Amino acid sequence: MPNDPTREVSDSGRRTLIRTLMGGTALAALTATALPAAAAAAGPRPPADNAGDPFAVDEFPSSGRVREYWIQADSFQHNTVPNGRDGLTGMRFMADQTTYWAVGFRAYTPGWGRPLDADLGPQGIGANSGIPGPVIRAEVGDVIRLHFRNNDEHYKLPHSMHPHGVRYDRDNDGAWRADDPDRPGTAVPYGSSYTYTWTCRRGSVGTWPYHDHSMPGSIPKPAPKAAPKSAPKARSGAAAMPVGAVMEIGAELGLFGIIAITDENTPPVDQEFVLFLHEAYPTDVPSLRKSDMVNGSAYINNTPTCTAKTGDRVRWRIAALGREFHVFHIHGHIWRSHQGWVDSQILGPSTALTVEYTEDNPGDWLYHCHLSEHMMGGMVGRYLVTT
Ligand SMILES: [Cu+2]
Repeated sequence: MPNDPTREVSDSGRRTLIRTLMGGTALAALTATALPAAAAAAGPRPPADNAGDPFAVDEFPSSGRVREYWIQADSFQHNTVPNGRDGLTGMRFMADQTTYWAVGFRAYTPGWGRPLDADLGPQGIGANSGIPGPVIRAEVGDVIRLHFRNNDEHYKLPHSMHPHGVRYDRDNDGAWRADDPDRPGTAVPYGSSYTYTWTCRRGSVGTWPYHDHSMPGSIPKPAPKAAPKSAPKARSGAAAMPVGAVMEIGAELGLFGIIAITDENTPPVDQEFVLFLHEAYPTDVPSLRKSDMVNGSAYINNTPTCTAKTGDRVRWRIAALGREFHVFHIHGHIWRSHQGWVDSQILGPSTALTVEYTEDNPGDWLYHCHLSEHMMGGMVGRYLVTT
């Protein structure tokens, strides 16, 4: 297989640390495999995005680099409205209405030694608080080698990691199926680990979600006062999936994040904001009210407050998962899209946006989903621009 990047990289076997942020900040778990001579001498790169020919195969112009990540699914108690208040309507919430057992992806030092520190810079992994998971960054031509461990101590559900936008084979898909239930990496049990290998082709440039795609599951509900007369039973042959199981329950609990792939044409920026739009339902997560969230939180001063100053080159990377569509809107700003200039853009489950502009409008602004029900549910945040 002349284009097998995994083989090419593993053959070299020499690793060097390419990115260590010192001085108490993140020790990045990114390592690179030294560039093999054969890879360095690879032929000319295909034109970016194969412009003009929709049937052109999207080639993998190997850089010889491996981006290595150590990521763990951790369970933790999480309050989606820590200040107890909706700053738009004045509604107040008790902590027990907005707190649940979440599961989120966190990045660790090699061997899952200790969690990496937050890095909110334009090249950083983000808050690394679990929701969303760390930003997985790579360049076109890179191999992402992702070591995943399931540490869901609370629910002990199987989990997986499934990427969008990058290239993988079925052993690195992370998608569980009842007709192929034992495929590696699709239902990693509590306490176990699995390593995924994904490659970044020309077409991988941009913003993509990743998420748990393991078997459907359910969260135990409080015991009913009286047992129903006829409890629902699993249909014959459906024994692998519990009754009432929710598709991608892990993602609803918080197991998702963003992949950011760049190339030589990706402009550098001063600020990069990474936002994930998602929901949780009391039918699936019994301890939680219906919640419309950004990065695991709801309502302004709970969701991320993004900051920039005039003159900054600003990039937003936004993705969504769940059952609903959203309209992402930033007050006081317009940006270029494939439709022309816009100030609102639609996105739905598994789609993403990359918004870029130069900041020129100082103020205390809002960003939010423009569906009124989602604004009421908390999918809104502040955007502070200073001079
Ligand atoms: Cu919405």
